[in-house]
Amino acid sequence: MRVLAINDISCVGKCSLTVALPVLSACGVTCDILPTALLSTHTGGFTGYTFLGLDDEMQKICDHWETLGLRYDLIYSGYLGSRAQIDFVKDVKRRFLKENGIFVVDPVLGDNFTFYKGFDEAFAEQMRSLCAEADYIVPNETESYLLTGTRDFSEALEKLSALCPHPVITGADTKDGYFIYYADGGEQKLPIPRCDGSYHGAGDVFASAFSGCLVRGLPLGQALSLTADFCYRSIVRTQKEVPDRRYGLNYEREILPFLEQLEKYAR
Ligand code: PXL
Repeated sequence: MRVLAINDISCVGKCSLTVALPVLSACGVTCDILPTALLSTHTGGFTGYTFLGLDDEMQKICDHWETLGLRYDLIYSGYLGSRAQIDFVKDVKRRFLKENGIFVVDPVLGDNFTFYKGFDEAFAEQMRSLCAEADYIVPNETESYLLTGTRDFSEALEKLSALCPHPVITGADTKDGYFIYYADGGEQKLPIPRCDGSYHGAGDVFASAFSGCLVRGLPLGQALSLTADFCYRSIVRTQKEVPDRRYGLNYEREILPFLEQLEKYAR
């Protein structure tokens, strides 16, 4: 199995490709990367970070790959550095995804009900058009709101289902508890333990592990259950071990129990 992760390289802060590559490789698949930008750190909570957009380089990389005849079983796209890159990713899907391949879009836009630095409504509008090409999208609560304009999760799921067959809202905080809302022949809700506050990089651990489960053939509900468990264990470990949440999840030593589950059910 061969996967392509399209995401930035934030050199410090454990998110994007520094998470996708180890997690997907551990899932037992080849993980190639298409970097969208190079940053000294991610943009969440750090000041003075460097940012180099790789728009031109992405085109050249893909033109070279064309000569190699590469095709992917799954393409997972995450943080994109410009509106032009969003359109380019649609092109990458057309050029490199196998006929029955899986396209997973993490519509990275924001957290805590605000946009990440550099993103705005026009960017969200364009991201909506990328979601329309996906098989699975994995917005967090904030991104679900930014994409649909509603904080009601059933309504948001319905709107997202009009875009893509399997939207997954990764952390929905409701008066009845904390859930993953997802569409699989109608609305489904997976109860998950509540974690106070938000954890930087958790969405990237989630999207990477989820992509790994899907490409190894797990059905959606099971993929979500294993992924949610992995993220929860990683968050609990992070609460104990990492005082500064900007530095991401200590997921590394939780990979083994996750993989034991994955290998039990995967094909
Ligand atoms: O984890 C999402 C993410 C990815 N990449 C970059 C980011 C963020 C969130 O802040 O800044 C560069």
